[in-house]
Amino acid sequence: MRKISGFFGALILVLTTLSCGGSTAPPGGGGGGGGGGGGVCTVTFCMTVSNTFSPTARTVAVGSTATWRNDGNTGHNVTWDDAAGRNAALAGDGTSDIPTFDSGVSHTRIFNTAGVYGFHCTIHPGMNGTLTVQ
Ligand SMILES: [Cu+2]
Repeated sequence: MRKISGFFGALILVLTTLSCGGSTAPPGGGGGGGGGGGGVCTVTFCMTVSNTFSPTARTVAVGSTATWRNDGNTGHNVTWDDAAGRNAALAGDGTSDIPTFDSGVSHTRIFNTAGVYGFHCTIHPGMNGTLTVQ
């Protein structure tokens, strides 16, 4: 009994030593992960913890799908500033404003009509964005 547990103790020590050596080798790896998170915002509007749309303005081609993703820690919504945005979103896929949704959730709208469409979150004054479809 005592010999067997001694063997496992030595095995665990070896495995621990090996895994520690591996984890200290690439210190730059964590920074790369942060870049990946930023990459998501190149195809969508991210809704941030500081209650902003990121980026605040984006241009997509006619026929494209625009995505809003809530990366914050509270609910946000996407409300069109005027009838142009509402009508363009309605014409795309039959839905207009995006009601308040929770962190970690994404919503999409399709845009088949060229134009410049302002939108905002009604919960957070100053949380504004612009979608250009061309
Ligand atoms: Cu908001």
